[in-house]
Amino acid sequence: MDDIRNIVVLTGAGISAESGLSTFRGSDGLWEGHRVEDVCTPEALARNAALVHRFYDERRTKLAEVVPNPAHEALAALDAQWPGELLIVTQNVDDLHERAGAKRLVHMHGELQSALCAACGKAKPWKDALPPASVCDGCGKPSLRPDIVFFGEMPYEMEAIDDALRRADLFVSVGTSGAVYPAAGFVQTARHVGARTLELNLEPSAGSFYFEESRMGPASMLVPELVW
Ligand code: BJW
Repeated sequence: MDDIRNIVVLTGAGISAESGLSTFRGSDGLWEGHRVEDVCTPEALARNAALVHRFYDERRTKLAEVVPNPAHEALAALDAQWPGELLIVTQNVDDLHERAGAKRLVHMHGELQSALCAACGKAKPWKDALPPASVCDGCGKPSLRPDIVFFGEMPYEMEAIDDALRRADLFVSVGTSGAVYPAAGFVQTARHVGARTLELNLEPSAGSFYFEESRMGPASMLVPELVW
């Protein structure tokens, strides 16, 4: 790692699988038999808000029962110790990276613990947004939605992510299927600027072909091996 100063780490559902959170596209994937692409949309929220709210309520309950695993802990240690630039870009809406201590972190697909006013776009902690309070003046309960990036919506922090990718010397992808854009395209941006690219996954992903190196195994083993 002598020639590496700037690192971008992209994480997906696979990093939290060993903490007990389901991934999206495995056989035990989320959405109970629905394709996430069919239900995780603004249209689905408008059609059946009760179903979507129930789904995220259950996810919040489950999140309270789990803890970070050695993969989250190793990335938090890297964050604390790495003298160069580092950005952990998570697609996950759980808070396991920050509970492990990560600071240089962005949630590009939103956060389970955050609520968004669909009318004005303001966000605040979910617990503070529940009735009788609401996200902002003028937004009642009907406007309250999970602060989650659905299909067709713009992911968060894209400018900061693009800046970090364009300065990266090393791009590491952990536990993501490479099925969802724009995250699935980050490896190509990183390669374009000459960064080394490494995939860590249980099995080859849809985008494995784009990585210079792929290591297969559980994140709880591979990430600590990389960091320590
Ligand atoms: C382990 C492991 C262990 C398991 N250890 N590994 C046609 C072509 C191209 C693009 C599009 C298209 N049509 C539409 C689009 C765009 C669309 C898209 O990508 N669609 C695809 C279906 C094709 N994307 C969007 O709409 C995005 N917005 C957008 O593009 O805006 C326009 C734009 C333009 C220009 C620039 C920028 C933007 C928004 C996407 C929103 C995604 N939202 C979700 C839901 C979040 C809420 C929730 O959590 O409920 O985000 S969908 C879901 O998928 C979630 C995840 O973050 C995301 C990725 O899933 P992830 O993390 O990869 O999980 P899995 O389950 O797929 O994979 C798990 C992996 O872990 C597997 O590989 C396992 O092997 C591995 N694993 N255990 C290591 N122990």
